[in-house]
Amino acid sequence: MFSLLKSGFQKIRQALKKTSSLLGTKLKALFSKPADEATYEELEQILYEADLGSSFIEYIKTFLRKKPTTTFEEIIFEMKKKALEILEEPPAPAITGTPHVILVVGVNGSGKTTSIAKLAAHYKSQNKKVLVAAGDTFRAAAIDQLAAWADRLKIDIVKGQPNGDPSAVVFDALTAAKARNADVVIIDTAGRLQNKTDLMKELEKIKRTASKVVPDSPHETLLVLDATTGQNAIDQAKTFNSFTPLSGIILAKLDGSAKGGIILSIYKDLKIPVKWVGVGEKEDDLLPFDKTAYIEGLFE
Ligand SMILES: Nc1nc2c(ncn2[C@@H]2O[C@H](COP(=O)(O)OP(=O)(O)OP(=O)(O)O)[C@@H](O)[C@H]2O)c(=O)[nH]1
Ligand SMILES: [Mg+2]
Repeated sequence: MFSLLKSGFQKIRQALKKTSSLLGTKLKALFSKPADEATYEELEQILYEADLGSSFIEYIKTFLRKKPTTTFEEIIFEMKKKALEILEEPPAPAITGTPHVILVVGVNGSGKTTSIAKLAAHYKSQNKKVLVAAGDTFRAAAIDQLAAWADRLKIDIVKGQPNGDPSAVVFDALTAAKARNADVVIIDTAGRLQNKTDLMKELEKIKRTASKVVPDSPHETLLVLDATTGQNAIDQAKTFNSFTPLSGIILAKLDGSAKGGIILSIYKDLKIPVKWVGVGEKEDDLLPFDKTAYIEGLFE
């Protein structure tokens, strides 16, 4: 167990390498001399690049103005303290049911289908009976992609017709899940841009359908965000949240991003917790979000 935790910790640190080396190297250089006016601007720029969000940046700038002789170690200490404070606010309580239904949403290419495969692998490793629903009926290739994962992971899949109604797939999947005593159902959906209102409304229909078959479901609605996106991720989270209240976020592709600070911005602005982080393309490249590992990795 300890080695498992340790390896998760290392993987998060590894995934944050791009962000932390950007932060660490630049901040170290900046704080090698006492702060002057130029320092504040440069500090803002560095923190901005890491997508730490305006209120965090303002806080750190104010701190530095009060104490211009701040050393590199002191500023890192203060940043860790502030980050912990932001992430410490308690998220809303989780709900569940039988089967436990998870709806996965997000813009095109954010990493939904891959994250679903990783989640399915996670629940399967806990001896849960998992069923995935191919609710992305937009492209035949999307159905095939999920089917290939289901085959590889040896889990059940319920598919519909290409271009069919995704709500019909959800209805069939949840009905099958009940009949087969599945523990967890994970629903894939087509990528949709947050400004496409008709597609956003389709998510409401999917949810209504799910709750007809399994009351109170979906129990989780997870938004997949691409960690390389930057501040637009906040806009995505806001809009998706207004159509389908989100219970959490999966931050995919953290391994390829220097914008790992986005987690703080999202939590500060929207109070939506990051539940999982994706750190690669393989089925075990999904880690439960751990704030200590995250903060240590970010300000290493
Ligand atoms: N490096 C890395 N790549 C990832 C991660 N998650 C997903 N990807 C890759 O991102 C690409 C898109 O992933 P998909 O899972 O197909 O994304 P999607 O949101 O389902 O895409 P659409 O269905 O087209 O909207 C694929 O090449 C994945 O392998 C991650 O955590 N790290
Ligand atoms: Mg997909």
